[in-house]
Amino acid sequence: MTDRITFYTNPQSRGRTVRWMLEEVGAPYDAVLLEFGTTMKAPEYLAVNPMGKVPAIRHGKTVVTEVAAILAYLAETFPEAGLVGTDRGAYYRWLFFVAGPLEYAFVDSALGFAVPVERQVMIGYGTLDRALDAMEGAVTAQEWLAGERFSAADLYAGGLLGWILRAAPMNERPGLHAYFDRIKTRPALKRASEMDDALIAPKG
Ligand SMILES: N[C@@H](CCC(=O)N[C@@H](CS)C(=O)NCC(=O)O)C(=O)O
Repeated sequence: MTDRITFYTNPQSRGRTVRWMLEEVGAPYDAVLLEFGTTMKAPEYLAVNPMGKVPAIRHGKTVVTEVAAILAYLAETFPEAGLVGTDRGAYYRWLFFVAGPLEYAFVDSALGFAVPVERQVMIGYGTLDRALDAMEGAVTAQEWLAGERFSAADLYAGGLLGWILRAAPMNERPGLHAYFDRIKTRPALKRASEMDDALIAPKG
């Protein structure tokens, strides 16, 4: 499919991860910038994403929301970019792990939600430390999450890790830092970050 992609985003959102992916795959796209609370909740955009949240993409007749789904869709639609994990089981495992357990372990902790110890068995991540231990173990045993090369699962993990490590340096986790240092060398990340940073209006 050669249609240009329409990319709905805000430069201060999870859309940054999707822009990075779009830059990785090199597909032509047009960004539509939406504002929190106004255009993001307008009927035109609710027809794209009834959640009124970014990011989302439209590609021909296909609409995809949810960062993990968008990354998987782009990796498969543009296979020449080589971002589908070669270890397919690990690839799906880590894409879903980042979207669910890792993101919510971090967000709940950042919001100060403490899961009672006796309830950890029913919460999908158990504790933030357990979720981080699982990922740190994986990227200490091998360079990338899903095979011998960087994949969309690493991109997604990298997007969230950037957020996590900015919120808490976690110096006691050298394996995660080394992994994040490997991820940061991606030229597409630099390009995408510069584009989004330029869209953020200077304060004051
Ligand atoms: N699970 C969604 C989360 C999307 C999300 O929460 N986006 C935030 C920005 S990072 C948003 O659009 N918030 C606006 C709102 O809820 O009004 C995904 O992975 O895409």
